[in-house]
Amino acid sequence: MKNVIILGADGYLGWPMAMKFACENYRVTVVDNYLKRKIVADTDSTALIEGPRLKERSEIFQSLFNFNIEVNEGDCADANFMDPLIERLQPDAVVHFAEQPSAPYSMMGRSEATTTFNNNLNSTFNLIWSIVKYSPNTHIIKLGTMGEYGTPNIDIEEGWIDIEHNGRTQKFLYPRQASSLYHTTKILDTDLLWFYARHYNLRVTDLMQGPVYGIFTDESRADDRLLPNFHYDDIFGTVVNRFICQAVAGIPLTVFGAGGQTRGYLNIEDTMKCIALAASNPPKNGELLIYNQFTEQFSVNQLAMKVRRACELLNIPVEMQNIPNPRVEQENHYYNAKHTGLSDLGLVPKLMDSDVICEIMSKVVVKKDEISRKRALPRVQWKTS
Ligand code: USQ
Repeated sequence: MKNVIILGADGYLGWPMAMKFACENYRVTVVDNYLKRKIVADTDSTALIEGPRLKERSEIFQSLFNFNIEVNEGDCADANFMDPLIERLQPDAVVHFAEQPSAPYSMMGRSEATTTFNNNLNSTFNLIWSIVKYSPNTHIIKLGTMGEYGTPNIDIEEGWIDIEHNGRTQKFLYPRQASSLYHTTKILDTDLLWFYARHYNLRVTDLMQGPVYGIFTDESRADDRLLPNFHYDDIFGTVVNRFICQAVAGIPLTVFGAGGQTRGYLNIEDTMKCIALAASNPPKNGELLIYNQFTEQFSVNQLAMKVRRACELLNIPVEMQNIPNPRVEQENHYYNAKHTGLSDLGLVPKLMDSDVICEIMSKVVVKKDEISRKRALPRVQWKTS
């Protein structure tokens, strides 16, 4: 039986991933210190759908599916917590979601930036050292982000680029230039992981993931208490989930600036498939594999139109509004990112169509009255001056 640890399992993606691995017959151990729940409370960013804490969820899951998930509460940046865990479990793989995932939160001010920086870098660094010392063959599967690349005026390659300079060539990590501190911590993680893969022979997969949307996975369809924590607020809500909730609540869709910002998106179910594929295809010792983890690219304007079209089918009128962009980012730019690696491993994507949007909406609509306009509108400005 393969043995996997999920770090950051209370988050949007961690819990569904834990259930998926358990149903695929992995021995699953989950870890969280509930930092995100604290930030949610500090920033008044209540989730629209909030599951119970991990112990309770694990009991519900066991009662329905008859698989055990071991729960550990602790800080991944704490060596006294991580070392014994890794030494005891000798995992085949560790999936590392244990990072503060909000770009807006990371741009609120010094204190929030410090929390993001310390949590994200120290959790990765500490995990690396626990693996180096106690389980050097463990496969680290790290959630990176497409935002590491930014929006360069050239094609985005899958992690690496061959550079020819003065008649000689060398393969390098693809140049990265993020537009938030959160995304920058992910760049720094990649550099750390590449250094330790090169020099300490670690096995690492870094998944450059685009914004994820959706609620349902095979397991969460069984019981509402197994649904992932789902946000529509400006801090933790990703744009598609936000637009769906805004549409349901009659709030004009908040297109930031010109709306030409283009990103690669994927359904939450495809995130599960991608990570499972990464786990079944580990790198060799000393190797850093990088995949661009998204299935289709859209501009913000295109997304807003897609949500509006889906709503028309349900007779829900939707307005779109171009509001001043709270972020500093390019609003009209070239974007062509390669993403063949996961397809080559067998990924068959679930693409965003009206049926997919309407299914998410069916769950949101029953909570319509809990959607707050104040939380839906952007509260964080990137520029401090
Ligand atoms: N946007 C709007 N209106 C909104 C919200 C967002 O126009 O109401 C725009 C943003 O300005 C941005 C794009 O939509 O251009 C995507 O924004 P997002 O909030 O969905 O995504 P982002 O902040 O970039 O971060 C999310 C996740 C993060 C992950 C990242 C992948 O929160 O954890 O790493 O997506 S990526 O964006 O590819 O870097």
